[in-house]
Amino acid sequence: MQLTGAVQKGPFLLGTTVSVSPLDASGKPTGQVFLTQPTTDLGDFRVDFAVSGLVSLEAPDLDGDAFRDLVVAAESGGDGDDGGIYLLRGKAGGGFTALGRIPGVTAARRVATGDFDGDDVPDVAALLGEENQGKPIGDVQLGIFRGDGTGTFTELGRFVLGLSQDLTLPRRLTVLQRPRAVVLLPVGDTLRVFGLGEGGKVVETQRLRVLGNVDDVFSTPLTSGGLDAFVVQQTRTLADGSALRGWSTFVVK
Ligand SMILES: [Ca+2]
Ligand SMILES: [Ca+2]
Repeated sequence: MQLTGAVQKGPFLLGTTVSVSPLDASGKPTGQVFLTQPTTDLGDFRVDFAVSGLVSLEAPDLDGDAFRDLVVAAESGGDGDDGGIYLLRGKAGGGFTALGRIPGVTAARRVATGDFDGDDVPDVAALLGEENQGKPIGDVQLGIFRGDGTGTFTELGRFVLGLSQDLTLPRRLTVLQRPRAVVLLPVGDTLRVFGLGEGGKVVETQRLRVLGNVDDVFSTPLTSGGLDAFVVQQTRTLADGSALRGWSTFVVK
């Protein structure tokens, strides 16, 4: 979504802050505030909000101020751009201000957050690439981006997944937080596990095969043991053509 307008009282030199507050049906502020700056000395301004082609959303607290922030993967950010990962900082009262986007990232398909480097600051994992009706086109990459605790991210590494174009991209990226953050990526009959290796490189650490097809993965922390558990939903096609759906449960050691 993009909102454009002009402030009417001046002077509004470049650098002035404009706040835009949505109103409800009765004209009262909803509490949400978008901040932007004039783009010209005449007071023109624009607020970009990445809801066009939104495909995946997470709400961690990126900067440790106790307000949840938004990490949005979008196919398009408006103005015909290539989409990417957009960041919005949560404020008291429920509003968000645009923090910008992770540099160098386009065609973001899925996002997930976890602390990959162990500094207690959320980092971002993302599936990057083009898809058509759920099927990958060309290279699809897994990227991991390190958060610095202020809402700024730098790329730690990418892994080219080499996915077959017959496969369907997973519906979500699943991150296990403990004992160390890893990404679980269900692809066909295989669950691929990725994390950070030597020198911060994104590496594949394990492949788990299941009978049938991995449809989805769900995870939860087991607080008593300091470990994560995850459940794999799988579908197996029987000899008579019927489908058998089941679940497998794992605990990470
Ligand atoms: Ca925050
Ligand atoms: Ca971190």
